[in-house]
Amino acid sequence: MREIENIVVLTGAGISAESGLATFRGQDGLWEGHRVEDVCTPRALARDPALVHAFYDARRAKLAEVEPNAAHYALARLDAQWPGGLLIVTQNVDDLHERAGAKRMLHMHGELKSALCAACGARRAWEEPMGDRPPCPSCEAKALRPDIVFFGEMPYEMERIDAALSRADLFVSIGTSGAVYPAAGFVQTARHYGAWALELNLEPSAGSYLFSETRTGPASKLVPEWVE
Ligand code: BJW
Repeated sequence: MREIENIVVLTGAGISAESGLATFRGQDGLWEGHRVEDVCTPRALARDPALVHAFYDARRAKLAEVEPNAAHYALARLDAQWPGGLLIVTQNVDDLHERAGAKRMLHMHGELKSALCAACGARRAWEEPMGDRPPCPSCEAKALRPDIVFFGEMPYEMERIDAALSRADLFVSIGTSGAVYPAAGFVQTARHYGAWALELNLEPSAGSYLFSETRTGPASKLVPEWVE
């Protein structure tokens, strides 16, 4: 293995599971009550905005009740102490990495606490409660939607992510099933450029064979063990 200077960490819903946030595809997955195509596509938002807003309102309310866990705090310590390059790419729309203190991170699938104007692209904090959906402060259109990357939409910051993957010596995937692209392909990109790839997950995922090493167990145990 080459000397490690640059690290890319990809996190998924599994890292927040022990904080009390449901994952998407597990037994108690988020989509059990809501079919993904009913709530997470631009077409669904246009067809039934009340359903989509209710889904994200409930997620936002739940977020207020939970706290970061030992895995989020361990990554925040890594961020504070790692002298080389680091990018934490989260697919999660919760804010638990930030609340734990991580700085070198980005949200590739958007953020629950952000609102996006579908008319002009302006963003604002999602203030609670938004009641009957106020107009966009920039263009005044009544087009504020959750700032979430729906299926068929381009994830955020792909150029920055690709650049970091091309420089990575170590790629670590934590708590993601690898079912959703382009994130599911990051391991192959990183390995193409020569990175060692480590998977930390409750159980082996469908893409485990793509990794150099897989460790199984809860993130709150595996991530601090890996970081220390
Ligand atoms: C634990 C644990 C514990 C539990 N400790 N671990 C056909 C083929 C290929 C691609 C496509 C296709 N048809 C369409 C596509 C593209 C599509 C896609 O991938 N679809 C698949 C379903 C096939 N992707 C898109 O449309 C994306 N955009 C796109 O591709 O744009 C074009 C493009 C072109 C070129 C370059 C780049 C882009 C957009 C995807 C948007 C995803 N949005 C969602 C919802 C938004 C956020 C929200 O509402 O919260 O993002 S879907 C949902 O899945 C969410 C998640 O971020 C994402 C990934 O889920 P995640 O995090 O992996 O969760 P789970 O539940 O699946 O897994 C949890 C894991 O944790 C499990 O493995 C557990 O074992 C583990 N675990 N407890 C450790 N305690």
